[in-house]
Amino acid sequence: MELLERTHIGELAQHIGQVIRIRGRVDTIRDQGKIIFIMVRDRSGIVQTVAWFGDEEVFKTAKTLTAESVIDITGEVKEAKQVACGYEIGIKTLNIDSLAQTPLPIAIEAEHTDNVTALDKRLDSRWIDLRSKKNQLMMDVATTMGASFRQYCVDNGCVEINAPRVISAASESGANVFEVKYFDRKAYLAQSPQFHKQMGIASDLERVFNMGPVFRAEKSFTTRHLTEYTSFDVELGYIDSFKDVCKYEQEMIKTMLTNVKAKYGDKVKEVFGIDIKVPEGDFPYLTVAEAKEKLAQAGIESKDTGDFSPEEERAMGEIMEKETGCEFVFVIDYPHARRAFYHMKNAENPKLALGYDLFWKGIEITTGAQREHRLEELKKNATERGMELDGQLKDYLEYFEYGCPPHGGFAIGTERVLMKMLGFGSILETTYLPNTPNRLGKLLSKIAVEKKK
Ligand code: AMO
Repeated sequence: MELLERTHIGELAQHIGQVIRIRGRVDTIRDQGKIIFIMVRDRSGIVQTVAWFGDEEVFKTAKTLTAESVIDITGEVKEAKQVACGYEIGIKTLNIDSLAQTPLPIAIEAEHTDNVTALDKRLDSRWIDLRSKKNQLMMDVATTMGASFRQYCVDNGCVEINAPRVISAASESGANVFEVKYFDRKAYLAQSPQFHKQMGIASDLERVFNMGPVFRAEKSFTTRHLTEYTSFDVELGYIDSFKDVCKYEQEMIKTMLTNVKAKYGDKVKEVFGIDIKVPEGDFPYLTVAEAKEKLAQAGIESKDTGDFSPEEERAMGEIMEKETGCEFVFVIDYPHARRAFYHMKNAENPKLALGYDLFWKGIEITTGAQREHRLEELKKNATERGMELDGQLKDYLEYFEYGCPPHGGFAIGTERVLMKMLGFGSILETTYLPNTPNRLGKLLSKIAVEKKK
């Protein structure tokens, strides 16, 4: 018999009265003796299917089914007002593509998201965890987010680059870099495509973007840190000020939110209970000094004049949203000494950097800056930090030796953006398969135990 083409469950309305084929997963089974109801789901929806004892072959197979098994069904579609999904399929043939073992290691729709043990357990069985309605939608939203960022850059004159991930020199602070063996010498996993996106400017690509994994060897056990995350990086040539970079990013984010809202706004509201807000007008600016003053007025103590603790970030987000109505804020005028050496200094006050952090709902989602493109100044900045000019930096400094346009750029931590957009409590939940100091796919302690056995 010739196989029918697969019909997606979401398209059943167009097939009433027809015999069709669906392929998907057993959601739940209700065995009522002479009749078995099998709810089947695929990416597009869920439908009730029915096996009847009169059809011996189908009925026998149906009796062996377990929840989460993968099946292939043909049958006739009927309207069925009595069931929530609105349709029912009377099964004519039933094939099991893959039988699921029981019990499952986790419950698929787990509620205990803020319980660390529960989260660890879920992540250990991530491929099952991702089957939940929430996570399926999260993956859809992530896809639209990435596609929107990309498309915005393509529409605004950027060229896509794929900066190398294994590199010979660390671009951010030297401390949190993973070393790897590269034949008989040392290499590093890129903490950022920073140097190579700037190379794009020296290569006359004028505007570049890069989306890909970056690595941070940081033992941070927080809800916002990963050891590997996906960075969306942009670098823009011929800017006049770092505020040109801020404007670019602001519009890129608004476009992304507009697209996500148009495509998934209703579903996000239904599944996450969140209204995706597209900000109107410009995001406000706030200097570090102003921010510290506001925090002091709110009674929040600060131990550091050049950066913010997570508690300060949260409070600053709340204060600014109350004052301006905007969930986003560009924080500027950081002390240069606390920023990367490649940030340009403010000519009027060289203690300050010409850069920013963008905060959304109380968390940093971006760092950006105008870069120092003047070779001598750049060398001075590096020397001030005790960096050796003819060591690891040599290749980078060469980009500025043969003419390099003024430029600036930024990097967005995409998992953090997704976390804030959908209201997740931890970045681990918005990462496909998170790597952290104690997790490489699975919890490291678990891997060690299994090895010992
Ligand atoms: P920075 O180091 O601030 O800047 O990183 C940019 C953004 O990346 C995200 N981020 C992280 N996300 C998850 N886990 C981590 N461990 C982590 N560390 C950072 C944050 C952060 O704002 N080269 C510069 C950017 C530039 O100037 O263009 C850089 O990498 O959202």
